[in-house]
Amino acid sequence: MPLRLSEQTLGRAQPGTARPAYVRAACGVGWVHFGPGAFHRAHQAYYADRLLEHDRRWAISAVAVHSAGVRDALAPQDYLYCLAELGPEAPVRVIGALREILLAAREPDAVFARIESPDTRLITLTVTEKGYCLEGGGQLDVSHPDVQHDLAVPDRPRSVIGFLAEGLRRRHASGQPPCAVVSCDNLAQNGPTLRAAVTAFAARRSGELARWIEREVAFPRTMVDSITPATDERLLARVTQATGLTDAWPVQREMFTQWVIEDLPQVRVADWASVGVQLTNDVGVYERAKLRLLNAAHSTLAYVGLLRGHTTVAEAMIDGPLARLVEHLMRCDITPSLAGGGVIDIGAYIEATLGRFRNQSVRHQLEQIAWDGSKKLPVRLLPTLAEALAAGRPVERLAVPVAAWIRFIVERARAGGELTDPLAEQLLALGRQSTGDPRGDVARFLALQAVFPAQLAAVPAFAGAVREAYRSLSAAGAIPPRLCAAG
Ligand code: CS2
Repeated sequence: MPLRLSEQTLGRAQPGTARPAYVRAACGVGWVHFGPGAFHRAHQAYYADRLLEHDRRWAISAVAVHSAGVRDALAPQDYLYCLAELGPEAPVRVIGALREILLAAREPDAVFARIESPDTRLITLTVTEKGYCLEGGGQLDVSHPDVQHDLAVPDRPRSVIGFLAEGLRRRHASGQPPCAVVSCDNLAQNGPTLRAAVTAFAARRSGELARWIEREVAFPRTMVDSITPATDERLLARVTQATGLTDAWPVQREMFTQWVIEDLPQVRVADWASVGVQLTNDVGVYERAKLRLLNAAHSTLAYVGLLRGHTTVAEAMIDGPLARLVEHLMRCDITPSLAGGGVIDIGAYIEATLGRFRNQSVRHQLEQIAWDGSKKLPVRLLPTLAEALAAGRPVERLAVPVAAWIRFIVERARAGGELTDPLAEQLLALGRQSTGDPRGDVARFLALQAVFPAQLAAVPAFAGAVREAYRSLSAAGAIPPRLCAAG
């Protein structure tokens, strides 16, 4: 029986295993991260691991906000885990950057101590769109149960927003300088969005605190990108075969990885360029391309692909009509919203993205991408739709992923299935009321103001295009041929 990965067994990993090229015990914890999920461990922690090779300040104290699963899996491994890059000859890399995983609900004081620490120079987040407690328009949802709780019990927060407001208050009260708070989630203007949420929360406790955060704390915009399929049995077997050790929760991602951070003084605390991280004031161009092209295409593949019986992105891309729909959606309908693309060659970006989607070695489950649609569509698709309508551009193809999301929910409700979405109960209830009649079904979902801004839902051309797409898709995901051709 293979030994389990840990500090004690690391030296017995098979040759060819890439191990931490630094002495972990000699490193300091300078980085606090909220949300140690697969994406963080495959992306930011990978960059931290490479920084630690020449700068020992960057061990990570990770904070699990809701689930103890990752902590329970990695604590027996001294927080070592394997990263498998999905490319030819890519070695399995043991990542040593995590020093600890704190459970927010059980040890809030330990979290606050890390935020307050003079060693801490960076706070990052990957808590997914739903972790920000935002309402449909992108502002803090003060009625959110976690926000209500955290305002009442600030020293035992449930939300990241509550933790950040109280942690920054304590950091300020203890005389420590502010440090950058860096959202690494797929949100439009993620930095300013996070700042607005934290200062809105702080203002309900103390105007002085809100003003200090607003004035002194940097919330840089970022764009993060690497396709990170969920851990599966095949990965577990690959890791054991490659290292000779077992790892309870390894992670995997495509070879491509990118991290763009707004170039602010509080961000310039590490030699980011030495590990391939781009600091720029052009983050918006990268963000729009990523959210509006890659992520919108992903959601289209997910909802239409699931209706057409596919399970992975690569499989959906073999489906000719679907692949052509997605390509023309990107080239004809989304590109006009990117204002020329700036430093990015949009045509080349689309080509590269489609190539990444076709990568058969990346088993990216459509079901995983389909999660949290009520939070994802308002970020990655609806702004493009609203701009196209305002500019008088056609929205027939842009309406397809919206209609497919509705159809996906209706079919899931009819089958008695479950949804992973903050609005799951409400969405399934709407699904159960739906009969397949486009007019009634579409109107029922477009009335959801938590997802569809009333101003958009009220536009006849939008509702009409969604109805038409819903009618065409039916339950089998049929795509009108005219939408699979350019124009
Ligand atoms: C995907 C993203 O699950 C999803 O919604 O679209 O996680 C996507 O894989 C990443 O943004 C790629 O960088």
